[in-house]
Amino acid sequence: MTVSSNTPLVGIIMGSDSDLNIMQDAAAVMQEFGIPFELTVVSAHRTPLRMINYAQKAAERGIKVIIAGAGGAAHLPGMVASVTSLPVIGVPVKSSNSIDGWDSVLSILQMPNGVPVATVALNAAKNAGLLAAQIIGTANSDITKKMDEYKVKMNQAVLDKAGKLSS
Ligand code: RP5
Repeated sequence: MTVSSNTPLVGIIMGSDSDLNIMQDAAAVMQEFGIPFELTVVSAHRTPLRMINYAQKAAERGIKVIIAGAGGAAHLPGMVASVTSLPVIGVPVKSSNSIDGWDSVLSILQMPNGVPVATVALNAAKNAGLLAAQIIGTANSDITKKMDEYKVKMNQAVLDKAGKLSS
């Protein structure tokens, strides 16, 4: 299972295809903002050499941000971060045999000093996508403009709902 557009700027990887139903939310944000991305399975435990190769080659292929989602003993984001200087956003995925998702959250969140992973909330691949878009936006004013519009729309949607509640 691999999806790729020309010269992807964001790499979305996940430990298993069973993570796809969560991780596709990050891909949807890339599509919404018109950011070229790739999406594939890279497992820290089942395909460790592929993981190292992916992380080491990502920057030279033009990737600017990596979003890595995994569940359980979720070592993928941290191990990827250990071998690339690109920013890595970690998505803790609540896998089917999880300890309420805490296993995934703590595996990704509790990184040692020197190797940061920007960890989003459990299953929050949408926020990972938005954070990646904001990072890409630091060097792309079109993306920043779209993000500004996104926030205006979100603000207005809440005001509209609040208006309906008060009337
Ligand atoms: C992790 O183990 C994956 O990221 C997934 O969340 C979890 C379960 O994987 P499968 O057994 O469903 O392939 O590596």
